Amino acid sequence: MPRNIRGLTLGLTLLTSALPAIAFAQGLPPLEQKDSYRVGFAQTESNNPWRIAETQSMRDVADECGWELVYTDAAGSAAKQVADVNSMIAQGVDAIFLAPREETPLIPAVMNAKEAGIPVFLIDRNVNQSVAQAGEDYVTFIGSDFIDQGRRAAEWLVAETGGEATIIELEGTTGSSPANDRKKGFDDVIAEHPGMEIVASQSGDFSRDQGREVMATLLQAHPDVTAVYAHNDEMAIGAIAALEAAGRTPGEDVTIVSIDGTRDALQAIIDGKLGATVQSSPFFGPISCETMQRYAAGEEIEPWVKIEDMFFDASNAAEHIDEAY
Ligand code: GZL
Repeated sequence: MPRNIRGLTLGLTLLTSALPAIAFAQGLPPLEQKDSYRVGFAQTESNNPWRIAETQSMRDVADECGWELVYTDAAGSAAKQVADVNSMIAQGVDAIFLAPREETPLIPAVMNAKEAGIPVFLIDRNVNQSVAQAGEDYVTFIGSDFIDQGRRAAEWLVAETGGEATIIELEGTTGSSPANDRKKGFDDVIAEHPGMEIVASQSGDFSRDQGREVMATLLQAHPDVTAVYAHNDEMAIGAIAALEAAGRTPGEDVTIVSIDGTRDALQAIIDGKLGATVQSSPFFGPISCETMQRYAAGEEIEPWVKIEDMFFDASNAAEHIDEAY
């Protein structure tokens, strides 16, 4: 066999023998260490203080983290968020941070990024993990434990009402991981208490106005309501407005518990209208920067970078309102 052919054959043999090992070790697209990156952040919408605070937190770290941020806002549409991610892929960004508006529709976008060799970091919301997995299809999920948030809200409500309540539940965005898991965590605890009954549960899409409208409608059907569980503070504040418009006295004849820890919620606790809120921090910038740097340095990232959340009630709302968003 001529020398040049033998050398070529040897080279191909070495390369192909190494490929499976490389591919196996890196089911995920790699990310080289460099001084600056083009980073996509695909936001779901900007319809409430939480989402606005999250976006600002990502923008605030961009300079120090060496990011040229490519930002998109899906305006509440999962289909547009898919298109937004596909656009980032076409632009050839180095990495993508994605808050999947709903658990399943965003999976094709995650897979497209993987195919294109772009690592995806999920922040704030997760995808359907029976279809796509951290460490395989995306680097990791950086976010709170939504089931635990729902559990903590329920446990507070059980204690506050002595285990006797007729409950209306205002759910978050249909199909989103926080709505699914906050419902599971809360409902499972309530099911353990015979004196606690959820008489209605409907989505207000994490929106103050929709929370008010849904609460007004459900209140007509369930005038005997004595407690409200809202998957976020915005809907809780909407519910307070609906209850007051109907002549009820939130904090006295209706006990309300929610999740997030916004400034308006802490003020409502101080005013005696909201009972408690489980924090769900929107400040993803620093942890996102740190996680991406760890990944670029070759560290194996845990499948869930869990955010620890505080709990706010009448005992500490005034102490923390100045740092709220
Ligand atoms: C939670 C986040 C939720 C907030 C809402 O991580 O996805 O979306 O609880 C926001 O306020 O709209």
